[in-house]
Amino acid sequence: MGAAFWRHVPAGPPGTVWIPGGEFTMGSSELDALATERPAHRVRVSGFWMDAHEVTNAEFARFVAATGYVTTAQKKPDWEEMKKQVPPGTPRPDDSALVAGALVFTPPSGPVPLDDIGQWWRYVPGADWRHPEGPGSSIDGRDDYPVVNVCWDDACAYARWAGKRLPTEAEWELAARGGLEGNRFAWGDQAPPARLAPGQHGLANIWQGEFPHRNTQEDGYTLAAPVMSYPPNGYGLYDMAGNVWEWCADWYRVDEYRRRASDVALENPLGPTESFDPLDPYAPKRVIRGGSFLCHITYCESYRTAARRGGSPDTGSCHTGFRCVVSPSDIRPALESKSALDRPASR
Ligand SMILES: [Ca+2]
Ligand SMILES: [Ca+2]
Repeated sequence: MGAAFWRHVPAGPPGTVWIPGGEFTMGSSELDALATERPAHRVRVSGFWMDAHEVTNAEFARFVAATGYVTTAQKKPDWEEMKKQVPPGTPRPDDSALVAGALVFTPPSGPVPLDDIGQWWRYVPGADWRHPEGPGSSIDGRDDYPVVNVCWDDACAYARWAGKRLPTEAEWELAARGGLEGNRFAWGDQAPPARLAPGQHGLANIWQGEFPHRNTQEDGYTLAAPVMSYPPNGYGLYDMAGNVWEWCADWYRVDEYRRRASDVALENPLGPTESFDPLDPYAPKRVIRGGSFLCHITYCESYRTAARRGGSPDTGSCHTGFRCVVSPSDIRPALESKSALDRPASR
């Protein structure tokens, strides 16, 4: 992108940074890439503004105060909706099980098999964005922590209210790479140190110690950290690796990149028209990116730039939040007098 264009890019909405568009390599074909991240392929994305940090409790509280919005985790689950996402013939749970809540990380007391997430995840009645760990917990003193226990629908509702939208998965990954090419992590290729020396600052809020039962907390936090507690990437974006997972707009298909592979760069891909995950065929999923405070090198290492996963769009969890983006075209009427944005960027 030409330097002249940079000088004329107007400031975006408060709290956002401009992510210059361009062509980049999305996904990974490296040896450690998971099947869902393969193959690496070329994608071209137009420029946009992105929230510099994950949406915070204080920001979400302003949305709720202005609109009276009630999140999905605060409502009694609807069996008619739930039964579409479970194998046919699944019996209706007892009414006592159909209660409002969210998924909360509950560490076991000792080592457990890593192939059973039920060992550390629990559906906690009463867990919602105001009660991140369930009844008895609160967001008092956590204004600048990322909002959690918000599902994809809640994130979209917030984004609409804010005059923004959720990023596409391609926008998210371009932004996470911070202007670098082929980088494994938001800051470059250097893996986060397994141990931090006293006084050494962590690169991201991830899991340290032994997952999921022992967290040595060397990066300062066992669970979520206040946003912007770790260094930003090259675009000035914070926590694009770790802290909380972030909802993207796209449906999640495990084979999406294999369907895409082509010699021609894809232009602003919007993702598939429906989700596909053979391990969980009945539950539709939206993409989440960036990993969380629970990610560890021995488990999923999802703080890598190419890492991707799917989440049920109606389910909140204590390690998933979001941030928003906005395109010049989304707010063009307000910018009509600033014609710089009408000129295509040179590449
Ligand atoms: Ca941590
Ligand atoms: Ca994050």
